[in-house]
Amino acid sequence: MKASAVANANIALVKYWGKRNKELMLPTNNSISMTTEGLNTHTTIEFNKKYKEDVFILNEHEFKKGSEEYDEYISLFLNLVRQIAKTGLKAKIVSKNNFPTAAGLASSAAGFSALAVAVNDALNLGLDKRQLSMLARRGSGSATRSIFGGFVEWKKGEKEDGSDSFAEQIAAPDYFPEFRMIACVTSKKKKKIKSRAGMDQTMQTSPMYKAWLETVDEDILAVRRGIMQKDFTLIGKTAEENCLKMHATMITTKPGIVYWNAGTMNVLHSIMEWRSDGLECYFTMDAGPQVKIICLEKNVNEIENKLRELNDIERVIVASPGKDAATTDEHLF
Ligand code: 2P0
Repeated sequence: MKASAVANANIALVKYWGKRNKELMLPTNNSISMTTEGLNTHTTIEFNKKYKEDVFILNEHEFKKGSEEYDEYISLFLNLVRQIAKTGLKAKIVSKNNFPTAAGLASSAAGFSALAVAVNDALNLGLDKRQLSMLARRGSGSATRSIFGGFVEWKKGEKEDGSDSFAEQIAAPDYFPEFRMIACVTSKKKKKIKSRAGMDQTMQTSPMYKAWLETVDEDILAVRRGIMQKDFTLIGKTAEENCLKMHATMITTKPGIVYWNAGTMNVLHSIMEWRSDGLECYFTMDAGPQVKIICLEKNVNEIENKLRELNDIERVIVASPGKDAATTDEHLF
């Protein structure tokens, strides 16, 4: 009843922003992402009667159940799993992220995706990939996509019970192997407003949210086509526009949510300048201050050199299209 898994984070090219059902984690729109080799979570879980309550240790720090820092969604997720497996056993989870946690680098996506795969193995649930993506979804929406490698679309689905809201691979990692995302970490601090609260507030108070919903499907079609045709310009341009549109909905909530810091703005303006000088690259940002640069492999060195000249960047991580989440024999305890 012990198993381990590794899952990569993913960075959205067309964002998930808003839920139609909070309990079942059903989104209001489809989203598309690239699974990122290089930003991953490694998790070991064991169900055993020796555990009196669930234990969660992340990056060697124990998050005590009931404490402010403990993510209640881990317990809710484990309760759901126990219900599926018809067991009352408590679990110990040990996880390691190789990148900053809860700072807008999709740590919950890698985390819940690794947890879903590990739980499936530990409890012999026998779930296929589609079912795994739906299980991961219950932990965190973006985790739905991290079950699959390469380029992935999460279908919002129409059904009330969520049975048609899962992810599908659009293209395997080796379909467009030159594609790169460069994550520029401008702050390692945990964000003050979690995505979950941010998207909720946006849906309730932003006058721009309606426009988001009305136009996001066009972006989905463009990015899907861009991936299939390996049209880097179409993907990059659409992803950048989609990101700015999502942030426009956030900054117009009441009160406005602004995740950007000075470093964010510095990188963003630099990218626009480099592009006008003929270096083709685009940006995307999530619910945090980090900037992810979308580029091709041939330009990575030049972009990295230029980034070194900028202030405010704490770390640069280059990610290529990554693999599916998978079990591993390497246990963390
Ligand atoms: C995304 N984000 O598509 C979007 C863009 C952030 C901005 O998915 O409430 O941590 O756990 O479902 O998945 C981050 O939101 O939120 C996210 P929950 P999640 O990547």
